[in-house]
Amino acid sequence: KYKACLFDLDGVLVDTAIYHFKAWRALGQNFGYQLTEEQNEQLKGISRVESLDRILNWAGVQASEEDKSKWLIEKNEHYLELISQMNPNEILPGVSDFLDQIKKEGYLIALGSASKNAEIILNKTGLMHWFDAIIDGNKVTKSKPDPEVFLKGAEALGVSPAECIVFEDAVAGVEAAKTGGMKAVGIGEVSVLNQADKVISSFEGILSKDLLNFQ
Ligand code: G16
Ligand code: MG
Repeated sequence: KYKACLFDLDGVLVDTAIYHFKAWRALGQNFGYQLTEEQNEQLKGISRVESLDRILNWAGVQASEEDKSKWLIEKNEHYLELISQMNPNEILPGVSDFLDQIKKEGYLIALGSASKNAEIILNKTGLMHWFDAIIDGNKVTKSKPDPEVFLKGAEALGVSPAECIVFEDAVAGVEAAKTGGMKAVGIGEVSVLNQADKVISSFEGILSKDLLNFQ
């Protein structure tokens, strides 16, 4: 019945939130603002442009379009520098084993990420070879909770949304999957990801035959 697994990147396969946090924090020095960890949490799954808008809003700063585009470049350059050091050790626990299992079982595998740097990260960490399709921030126009990123993933794999299972750590991502007519597995806490069909705390020790047995 289910033919494809669609994975979010940050917070599901790897933890790049720490690098986004460092880069946004450093950027805040331009307008005297220090992002908190709690706020960084709210930027997960949110596009780069929208993240800056939220930060400026929290900081109470009105910026010109010129400043904003300058800051977006500055943040990304710093972020690229940070992720250039990423390696396979940064794949989250249990992920490689889970990808091996579903590959053997014949599932198609796609990425559904808001990041425009997704391919760099997949290459640096050695995750790339598992993927049959990659839909990232360069291929979508609407941010999660819009289902666009996952619908395009299903389309690229040649399957229907009802045949897809999405793996997400963000509330907006789970919402995107459900709106798109897909099953959603949340990675995190049940209390937060309560819209998901199932929630696991991590992939460690997870058997696909137990997890993917939806009714
Ligand atoms: C990720 C992160 C977000 C980030 C977004 C865009 O989303 O969770 O914090 O703002 O990508 O990243 P970039 O600046 O690299 O284009 P996801 O969908 O992989 O969780
Ligand atoms: Mg995520």
